[in-house]
Amino acid sequence: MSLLLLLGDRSYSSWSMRIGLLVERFALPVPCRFGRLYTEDFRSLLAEFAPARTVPALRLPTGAVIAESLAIAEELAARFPAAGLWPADPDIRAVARSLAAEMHAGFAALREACPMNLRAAYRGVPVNEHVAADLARIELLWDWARAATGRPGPWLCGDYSVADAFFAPVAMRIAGYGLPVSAGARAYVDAHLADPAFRRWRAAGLAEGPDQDFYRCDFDRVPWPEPQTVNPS
Ligand SMILES: N[C@@H](CCC(=O)N[C@@H](CS)C(=O)NCC(=O)O)C(=O)O
Repeated sequence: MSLLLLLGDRSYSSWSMRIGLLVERFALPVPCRFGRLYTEDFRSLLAEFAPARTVPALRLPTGAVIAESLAIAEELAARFPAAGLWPADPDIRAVARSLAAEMHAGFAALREACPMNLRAAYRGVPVNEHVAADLARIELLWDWARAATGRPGPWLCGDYSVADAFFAPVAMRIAGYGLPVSAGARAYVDAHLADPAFRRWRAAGLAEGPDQDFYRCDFDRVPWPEPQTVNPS
């Protein structure tokens, strides 16, 4: 038995996207199965990955299944050390680990108010004080990453790493809901919008069937944003 990843809809499952982007960007030889969140089929599929209760879930060659995106990212990094999922420099890696861990544990207000939806973009979205506080913390962390690592960007800790994959869905919320951020943060969002691995992921998600209703919002719709400061490669 080899590794097998269970993921949810590419357009809607932000935790799946973090791991899916790692597989895509680092060309990891890990097969993926995709389920449509909150359907009967998804529940049956998830039952095959017990004791996981959420996606992403990773089945190991032993048959044991591990859950939690941060644990899965660590596992992939350990099993494919040559891929470089974390920065090689220990001091820079420590910063990347801290960023990924805080993202995994936090930003509940932003996640609740602006669920990831790669099929819709809006304007005029109100920003409550809790979301504003999350955005301020995110900007601070992104600036701090550059200062602490001495790396200019576009990625947080030099080359693209787990830290960037973990913030990719945050970047997509800022882009898709048109949330107000600093010019530096906007440039980082643009780097994600232009990232070829992300663009492949989003295109595959658009082909996954009809829209799902659970994240539908009544805000004014606008076309999906193109990067403003970076050319897609
Ligand atoms: N803390 C978990 C969160 C995973 C999660 O909430 N996944 C959602 C999809 S993005 C899910 O599986 N929802 C299905 C459900 O709750 O029934 C992780 O880091 O993997």
